[in-house]
Amino acid sequence: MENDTRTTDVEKRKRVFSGIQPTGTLTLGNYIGALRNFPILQQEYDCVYSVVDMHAITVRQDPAALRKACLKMMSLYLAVGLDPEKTLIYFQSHVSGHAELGWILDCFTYMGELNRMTQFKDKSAKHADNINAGLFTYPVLMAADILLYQTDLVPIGADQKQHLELARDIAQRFNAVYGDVFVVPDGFFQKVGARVMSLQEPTKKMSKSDPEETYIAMLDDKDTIRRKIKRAVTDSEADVRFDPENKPGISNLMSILSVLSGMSLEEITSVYGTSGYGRFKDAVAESVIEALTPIQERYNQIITDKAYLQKVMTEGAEKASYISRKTLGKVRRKVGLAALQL
Ligand code: ATP
Ligand code: LTN
Repeated sequence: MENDTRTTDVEKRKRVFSGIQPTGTLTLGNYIGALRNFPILQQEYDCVYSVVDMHAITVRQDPAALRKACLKMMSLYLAVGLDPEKTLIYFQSHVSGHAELGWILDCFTYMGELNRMTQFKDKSAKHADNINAGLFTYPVLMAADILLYQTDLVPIGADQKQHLELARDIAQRFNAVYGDVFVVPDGFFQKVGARVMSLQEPTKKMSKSDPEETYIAMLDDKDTIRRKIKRAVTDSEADVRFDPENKPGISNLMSILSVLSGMSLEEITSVYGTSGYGRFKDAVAESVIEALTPIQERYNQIITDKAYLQKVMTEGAEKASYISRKTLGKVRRKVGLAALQL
């Protein structure tokens, strides 16, 4: 394959790329929609997972808190079972190719396309005092992240579908002019749980930038998890049945239980259908606790091992830079930027 930039030992495996912003605490939505799939995919694919710190600064961040959040994010990657021997883990800002390719792709993206992005509209409303150009071109940097690594598959939550479509459009547009430079990526979505909803407003996605009681954080303790699920908004009926339109709260909790326990939605209805919301909510809470406790235990060990984190970070940056340089070199040649002969 002419445009393959992969190293020989993993030549035949398809590449997976995804990124998570190191902002706030990760939620159960991040876990179910994206992170949970990351270690599953590492068995079969050549995976690259980034802590997308440059995306995070589209919103004003406290510098010390951001540095800490990046290490926490990487520790969570490791705690869910990512193995740095098999999988590349690195910080986006350590590979300058993201910003470089981002700029080049800016020149292949239309204002009209970016104007249609719903995340931009939502974030502009939330941060009306700081609607910066980075927030506007955020999806182009995301496209650069993905295309830089010649990615085949991108595991993401449903809220990122529009951004992935844009990345595909940009890749196809570029390829139409210059030949097959980029692999055109596909999204990888959960069948159930691609959009975990807020516990308090179950018609909105669960988001870490909303108030505490609306989400479960991956690092919440057992009692907090039980309390938040007990207080989750449901409805005035009593039957546990999947009907997202009329019963968004119950349907959301059913999806969570289904993904985490492996039970189908039908099985959940047959077991909890008429037993009352209390018993059903207890089962949801226990499934969340069972999923998160081992991750939390590993996380608490990893986060204290600064030397190990440093090693993973440095090696990841080196490997990622190597892969990205190949794509970037080709892109530069294609668009006519002169090579520097040293
Ligand atoms: P914010 O909540 O501040 O808008 P975010 O959580 O959407 O941020 P990221 O941390 O970068 O942003 O998201 C990481 C991954 O988690 C993405 O793949 C995203 O699609 C997924 N994700 C986020 N929220 C949910 C959710 N409620 N349900 C399912 N997947 C989600
Ligand atoms: N835009 C995503 C985070 C993100 C990402 C990526 C996801 C940045 N770059 C590349 C997948 C692939 C978000 O807001 N959740």
